[in-house]
Amino acid sequence: MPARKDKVLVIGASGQIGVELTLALRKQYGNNNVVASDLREENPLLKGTGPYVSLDVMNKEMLHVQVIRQNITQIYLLAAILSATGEKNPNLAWHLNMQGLLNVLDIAREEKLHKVYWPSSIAVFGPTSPKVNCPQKTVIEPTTVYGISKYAGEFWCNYYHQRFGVDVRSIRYPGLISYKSAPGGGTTDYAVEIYAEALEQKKYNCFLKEDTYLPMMYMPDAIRATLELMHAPAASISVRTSYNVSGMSFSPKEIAESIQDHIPDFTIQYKPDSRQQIADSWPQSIDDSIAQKDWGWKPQYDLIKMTADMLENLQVKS
Ligand code: NAD
Ligand code: AKB
Repeated sequence: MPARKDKVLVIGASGQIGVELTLALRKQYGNNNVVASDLREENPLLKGTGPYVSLDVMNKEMLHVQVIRQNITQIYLLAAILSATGEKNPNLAWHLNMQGLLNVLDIAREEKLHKVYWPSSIAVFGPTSPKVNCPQKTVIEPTTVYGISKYAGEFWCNYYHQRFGVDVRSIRYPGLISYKSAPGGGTTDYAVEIYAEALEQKKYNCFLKEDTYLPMMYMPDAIRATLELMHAPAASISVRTSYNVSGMSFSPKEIAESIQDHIPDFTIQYKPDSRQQIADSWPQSIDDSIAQKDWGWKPQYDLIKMTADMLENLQVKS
């Protein structure tokens, strides 16, 4: 369980994961003990729930000042450029994804922070990795700049742990599906957009082919996985690069069929674009037996349960 004396900084708190993770952390640590920060403005869902500072993770000096001024003991670093946006601007993606992480790891070392969380992604895997039940340790040859930056980042985390004793922990998230805040430029974003379009337009143009299977996870499972990993005893953490975790695996055709169970006149068309190539380079499903063994990971949502929950919550929102 969390130590109440901890003070947490979330960097990238206005993003798809950041909003929900900040709210979950505030429940555990108390509102005033979780400082949300982002380059962009505070997400409306965070307003009034706790402290917010405007912060650029690339500005190491300012980040350091905030960590000292706010007595921060843990950092959750979520600021990154995701796969599809990364391919449009590879230099920027590499720069932000690497330097942002190195800034945080350096400050964690200097200030002896209790813990750091940094997410990796299934994007570390490439076309030469096994497609089905992709193991924790296998051939890893990513072909996107995003995947390359995540794989390098995993080894920086391992390095700072081995060399300087920084307690940094990480999960290779699958594509995440949520209704609270919008996704930020990934290849798996179709699986979020499809629900809103189904409710609003009763049709969706999918940028991936109908039989493109990818590893996916519902946001409540992702938040729970993150907190369970972060609260696990250090002695049980055998992976200091990043853990495979699995939620579900489905194709655009299958998610469309699950929506048609609720909205029978919903239709889907397929117009694959450049994101198809990225999706084709990733595994279809993930083996997470080490996360299960080390810290008891078990997902709670499958496609049917997630679709029912997504549609219900999006209807309430509209
Ligand atoms: P997102 O794009 O929705 O959010 C990222 C946030 O970081 C944004 O609010 C953005 O304004 C902020 N940011 C960007 N540059 C910044 C800077 N220089 N300083 C401070 N903040 C900055 O991304 P997300 O989906 O919430 O992803 C969070 C993390 O999880 C990323 O590392 C991502 O690679 C990883 N991840 C996400 C998914 C997914 O499906 N969402 C899957 C695997 C891994
Ligand atoms: C993306 O599609 O880029 C992300 C991810 C799987 O890392 N959702």
